[in-house]
Amino acid sequence: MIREEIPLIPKTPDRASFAAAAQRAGFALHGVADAAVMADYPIYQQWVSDGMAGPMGYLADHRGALRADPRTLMASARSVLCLGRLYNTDGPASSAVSRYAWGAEDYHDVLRRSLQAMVDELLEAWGPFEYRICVDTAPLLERSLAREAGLGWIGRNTCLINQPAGSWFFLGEVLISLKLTADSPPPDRCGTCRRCIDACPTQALVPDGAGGWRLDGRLCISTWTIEQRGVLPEEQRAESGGHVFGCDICQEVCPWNRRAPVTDETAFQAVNGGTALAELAALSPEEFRARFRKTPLWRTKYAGLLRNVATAMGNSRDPKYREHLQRLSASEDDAVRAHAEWALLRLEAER
Ligand code: B12
Ligand code: SF4
Ligand code: SF4
Repeated sequence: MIREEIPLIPKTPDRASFAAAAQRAGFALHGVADAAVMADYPIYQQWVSDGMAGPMGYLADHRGALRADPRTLMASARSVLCLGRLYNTDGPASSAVSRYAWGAEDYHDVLRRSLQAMVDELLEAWGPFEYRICVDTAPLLERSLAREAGLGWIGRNTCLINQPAGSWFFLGEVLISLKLTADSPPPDRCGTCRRCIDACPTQALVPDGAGGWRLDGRLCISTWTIEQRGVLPEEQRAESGGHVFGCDICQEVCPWNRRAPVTDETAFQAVNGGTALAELAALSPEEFRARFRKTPLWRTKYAGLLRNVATAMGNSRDPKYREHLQRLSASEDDAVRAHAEWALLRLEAER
């Protein structure tokens, strides 16, 4: 008997497999952008040259230019798969720690793992291809790519907003050496609203000179409490209010977040949302490590968190924090000591 040759049908990358794999991996939002010269790169360049990266040197140094084109990260890239992962939960909440850090696990790890699971499925479906997974830290203009991939529009608060998902979601990307049809950006739905601009306590959302808005990183509480090391200038301490880690105000007030869906991701369920200042101030370095090593809060390190706790205690003007602050004012760390002493003076002034 003669065996007939079965012709090898080339596997073509298809949107249906991508959509199914993205959903199975836990991504509520998915879309495709071309891996090409980034039309928004000049916006980024202008932002950096106007000094708005502030203390975030990694945005302004030689790595900045890599954002001009995703192919600088992977020469063979032809498409960028863009994914959004919800992190909104029902609480327990407080505004001291921002929402993205309430969970027990860092989103970088969760997203990487899920993106890898999605890629494994696509390798099965499409055959071999080159890829590179990126979450937050790679020199990519993530919001611009996600906008191009149809995931949302750039709000006046500078966040990527999706109708109906709001803006409480993380972004992740996979650069792939295959070509998929790209999506297109949805319309901007900010309309005449300017709630975020008016609500920002530090006026960090500033006009961009072309009718739009941008975030001045030097003025943002999120920068001060997460990115800026050491002793903060006194005005920044006072303006940080009760914020210990990040700030969500310009998203809290956004009407598109009013009915934002919640995530079912176990790793993002709120375990660190409502932690009291006194509890944070009392942590030993070992306890800090055990509790926050795997969470976004690890970024400030022990001293950075205590520094911010001291600031928030001072701004509360609540005498119940006096003892905690006295203890922190004996810290070996210059910033913790300086902030605690300043906070004690603030409590005294109140008395
Ligand atoms: C640096 C950084 C910060 C800085 C600066 C933020 C900023 N707005 O620039 C600080 C520390 C302040 C910060 C804070 C926060 N961050 Co942050 N951050 C980044 C990071 C690493 C780079 C952002 C960047 O390049 N900024 C420079 C400016 C110029 O770029 P951009 O804001 O992205 O703007 C681009 C587009 O919006 C577009 N664009 C801007 N205006 C316009 C106008 C028009 C008409 C068009 C067409 C395009 C357009 O062009 C710009 C250049 O590409 C990204 C991850 C990444 N690799 O991209 C995460 C990222 C933006 N951050 C994120 C998050 C979650 C936060 C916080 C919520 C955390 C918190 N609670 O504290 C806050 C939100 C504050 C806010 N309102 O933006 C998410 C945002 C998800 C989303 N839905 O938008 C990202 C994408 C991380 C991730 N992988 O999920 N962050
Ligand atoms: S995160 Fe807070 S400080 Fe920063 S722009 Fe938004 S409201 Fe202003
Ligand atoms: S608060 Fe209003 S202006 Fe700001 S991002 Fe939301 S819809 Fe846009």
